[in-house]
Amino acid sequence: MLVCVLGADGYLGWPTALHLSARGHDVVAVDSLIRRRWDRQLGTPNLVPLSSMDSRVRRWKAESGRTVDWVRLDLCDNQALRDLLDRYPFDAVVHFAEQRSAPFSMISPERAVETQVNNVVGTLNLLFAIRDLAPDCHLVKLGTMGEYGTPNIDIEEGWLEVEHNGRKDRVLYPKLPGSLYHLSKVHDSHNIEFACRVWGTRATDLNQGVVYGMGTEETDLHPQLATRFDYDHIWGTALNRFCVQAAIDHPVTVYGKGGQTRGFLDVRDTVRCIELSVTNPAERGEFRVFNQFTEQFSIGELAEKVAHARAAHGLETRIVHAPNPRVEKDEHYYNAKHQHLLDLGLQPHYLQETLIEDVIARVEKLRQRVRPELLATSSVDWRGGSRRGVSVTGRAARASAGGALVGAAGGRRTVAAR
Ligand code: NAD
Ligand code: USQ
Repeated sequence: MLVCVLGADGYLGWPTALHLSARGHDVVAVDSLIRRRWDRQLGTPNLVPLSSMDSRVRRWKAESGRTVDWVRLDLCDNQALRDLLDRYPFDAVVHFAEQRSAPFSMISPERAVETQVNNVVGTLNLLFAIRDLAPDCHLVKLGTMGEYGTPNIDIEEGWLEVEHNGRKDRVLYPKLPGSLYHLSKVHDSHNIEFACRVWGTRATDLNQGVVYGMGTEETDLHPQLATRFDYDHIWGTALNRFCVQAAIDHPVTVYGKGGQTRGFLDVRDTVRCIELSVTNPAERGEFRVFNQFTEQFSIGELAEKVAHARAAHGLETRIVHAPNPRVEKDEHYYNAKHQHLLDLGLQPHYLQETLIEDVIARVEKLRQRVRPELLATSSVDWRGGSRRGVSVTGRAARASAGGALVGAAGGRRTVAAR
């Protein structure tokens, strides 16, 4: 198949591009490189040294003999996107290309607007381009489990059968997202469902859980093929962050009681889920929703797993319960269905202590690159935005990048003081 991967410079987009290429699909890798700019603005350098996209695709050709076309393009540039879809007769477009950090979206009005404009406008442009130029092309869109929030009933896969006043219907599952980023994904889902219903678009919305892990078979082939690995308080996600904290003997920062429960999956399963979605397309007019995760854990359980993995090597791990900067339930019911991808043949990599040990071992080799101040509890508070030092806009961010964050109370002191 000819597959476009949007957001191909990212943590998940790059391994997906390689995974699809390795399995014989022709891949066009697209990205605006905005994420590299956001990292410079916020002073959140990546743990892993990242090659340029040009070097990555050259290295992939050398390792595999396969070509990945690389195109720099912003989805918010409508004409450039339309030119792309005009040029390549894609069978599928996999859309990862969004601002994906919840804390980033809660820093300030500017960052909230930037998030929602980037995500909603980019996806709308794509929906129109598919309608006009590639109506048979299958859109595989990355949504998030966080669209549902934590309702007190079971979470279905996108749709809910309801009976009301004696009548029955199938409605979109109610959404209670926990940040303005997660809300942007809800807007996307509604726009995609509209396109399917009104224009006959074929789409799969993948409501993905939190991803962990440092790489895949393909990204592990050569250091120049490595994907990003975020550990800071803006982009770092729970288990990845906990492994870095443990690796450098920083306390593991559980927010609140730690009963927040989420769906999780290994990055090796993300790429497989995308492959399964691409090779088993939705029907014309179908808005198909898969919940893309393999196991659910509470944040407290994850912290304990990290501590347990280290204890096996005689190492102690300190877990702290910091006041939660987010507004979210930290004790709640959670039971989310995730059957559709298993039915298509997904064979999950369940979370093993060996994976945690492997990530910690890899991080230890990179420990010189870890900036401990970025491991402290997030300075972005849901109730009032950025409390200290995280820049509200690009320009201000450039002026303060590094300095302000370095100045923020870090490490053990932060946790103890708050
Ligand atoms: P990432 O930040 O590493 O990658 C996103 C990429 O998209 C970046 O390279 C960025 O430059 C690019 N991008 C953003 N806006 C763009 C635009 N307008 N035009 C072109 N490129 C643009 O993020 P990730 O962790 O790889 O996440 C990828 C997708 O998966 C996101 O949509 C995210 O919401 C979703 N997701 C991620 C996780 C996770 O745990 N990482 C979990 C669930 C869902
Ligand atoms: N958390 C801590 N300590 C930390 C960091 C996070 O306790 O140091 C808690 C948060 O309060 C939250 C949970 O861990 O309850 C998950 O937070 P996270 O930062 O790992 O994940 P989240 O903000 O939800 O976002 C990430 C990705 C996002 C994706 C989402 C999937 O950044 O792109 O959409 O995971 S999901 O959570 O299923 O919505």
